[in-house]
Amino acid sequence: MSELIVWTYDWVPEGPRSFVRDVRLRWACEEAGLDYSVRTVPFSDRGADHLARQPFGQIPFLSDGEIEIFESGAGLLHLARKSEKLMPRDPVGEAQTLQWVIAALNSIEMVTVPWWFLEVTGAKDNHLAGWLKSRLDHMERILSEREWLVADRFTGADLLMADVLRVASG
Ligand SMILES: N[C@@H](CCC(=O)N[C@@H](CS)C(=O)NCC(=O)O)C(=O)O
Repeated sequence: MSELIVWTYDWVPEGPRSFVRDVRLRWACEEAGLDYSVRTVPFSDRGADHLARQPFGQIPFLSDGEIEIFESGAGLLHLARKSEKLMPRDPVGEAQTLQWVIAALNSIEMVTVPWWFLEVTGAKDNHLAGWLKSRLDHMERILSEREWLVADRFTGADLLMADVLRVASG
């Protein structure tokens, strides 16, 4: 039996359905051909056991034998260390994968999430639209010059960037 377990909620409200971040880890396992299972924690009752494994009461988190790891990016990098499909093994490819994984989270998602929040809460004029557009314009320029972010082939960096760019307006 696989030791890899992707943990997610047993239920989520309709709005975020199909945008839940456990997909990042499940997709990575699928791409890498890693055997894994999915287990759930209650959405409505985030108890001490959950908080011990994800201190903010969020999901996803990953179990791998005695390793417990939270944050989808950290989980993805943990999986990338197991499979060359997710991260090249040469130092340049590895550094660039790390760099783009952090960029997806810290340069794109840090803008998309507050922008999305204003959208779904019905802000009349989303003041973050210009900031988001600037980040998207840069991604557009980068991806107009190449198909993949790293090493001329799919890596975990593309997986994460694709997911953070999937943010929906309300
Ligand atoms: N930075 C965290 C964010 C996790 C996150 O926002 N998870 C959402 C589901 S996709 C969640 O648990 N939301 C419920 C909450 O924040 O209470 C990660 O990437 O793992």
